[in-house]
Amino acid sequence: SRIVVVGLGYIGLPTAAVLARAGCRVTGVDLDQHKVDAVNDGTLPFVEPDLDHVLRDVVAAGRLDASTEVPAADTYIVAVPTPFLEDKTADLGYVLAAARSIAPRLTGGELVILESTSPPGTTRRMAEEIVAANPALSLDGADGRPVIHVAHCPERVLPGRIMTELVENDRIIGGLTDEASQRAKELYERFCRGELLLTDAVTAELAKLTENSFRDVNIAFANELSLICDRLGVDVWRLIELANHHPRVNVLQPGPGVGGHCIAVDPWFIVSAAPEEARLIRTARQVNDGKSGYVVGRAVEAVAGTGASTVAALGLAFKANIDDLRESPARQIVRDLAGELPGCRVLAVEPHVEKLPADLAELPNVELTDAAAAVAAADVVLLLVDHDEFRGIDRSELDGKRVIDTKGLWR
Ligand code: SAJ
Repeated sequence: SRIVVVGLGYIGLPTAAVLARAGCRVTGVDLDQHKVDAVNDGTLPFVEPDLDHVLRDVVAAGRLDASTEVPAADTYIVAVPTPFLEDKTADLGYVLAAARSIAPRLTGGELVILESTSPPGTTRRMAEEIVAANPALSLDGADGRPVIHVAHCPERVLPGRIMTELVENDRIIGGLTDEASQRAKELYERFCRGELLLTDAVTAELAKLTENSFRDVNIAFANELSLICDRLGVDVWRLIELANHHPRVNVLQPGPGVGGHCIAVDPWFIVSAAPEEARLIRTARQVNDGKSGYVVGRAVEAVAGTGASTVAALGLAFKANIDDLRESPARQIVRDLAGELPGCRVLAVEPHVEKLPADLAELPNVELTDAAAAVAAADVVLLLVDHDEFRGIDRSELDGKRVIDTKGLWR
């Protein structure tokens, strides 16, 4: 019996590797021939701790291979991107294309699982796309047509810890039918040591979105407090520390905004599904997005107030101690600041990358340098990411400079 994983990205490839390690015969499918070749060579097309040797072993053992074509199988797992569009709704194009590529291989009785983070109703939409593309099948056995089983099992792993969290985390399984849930549970039991929690597909879709929205709303609360504290002249970090001594209070940390591909995106899928009701969730998104513009404004003020000609911007990643610059508020702040202050030099520091991303490299007044040089040269120092490297900066180097510490690293 074979398992097909469609989409060999940050979720699909580790999932395929872990299933193969558990003894399953797995084929990974991706449109990108380079990725397919890399996997067949047993090499990793991206960085993720501990995945490289597992991949090498299962490919060498003949339990995992990759292809650009979907082969016949008993189980299909769809792990493709669900990016969001200009109007904040989800782009289901990759999910529906995956459904159409699987459909011709199905004869009835197969299990199809959607793992991609998706707006409510997507699992059913995907199932309908399959049945529309292969009308010999059905979702309910109508007219005696063979049934396919469809479920949503959202991934919840943290990049950098994927190989651990895939195995250890509890998992939500939401079938379109009870039988689909049961079949999916048997699959995840093969490698998942966490609890397997059964529900329906829409609840599973909403649960994943809820987890990330919960975090977004709570970060928005912290970011709003940081604005209130700036106005009132209070140290927000001390304030939160004090409030968190209450046994039932746990305020998160403010920052320059919220980045990444999940927390800054998923809440919009709830907002677009229920726009009138999702008032708090929408406002939280706006508060977090607005924080970056606020930081730019404060930096512009500091430059105007001091007549500065050089700003050091420490950090470009979307969070501490990673090299991922996508959807990063720090990167956006540097871009906007350089645009608003064309006469000012912006010295960007990001110890985890070797060169500036293209959108910053094309700006004439932005350059990449190291922390010591940037701090020494700058009149205004803007701390944007709490990388461990920045903790050690000699505080006396900051004397006489205007410091804007968005993460409270140097307080
Ligand atoms: N952030 C703050 N203040 C905080 C915590 C985080 O400003 O107190 C910011 C970070 O700097 C970053 C952003 O939030 O810009 C998101 O970082 P994160 O570490 O909270 O989360 P992600 O995006 O790396 O991963 C999240 C995780 N979800 C939850 O913790 C609820 C992960 O488990 C999910 O699997 C992942 O989203 C996903 O793929 O959905």
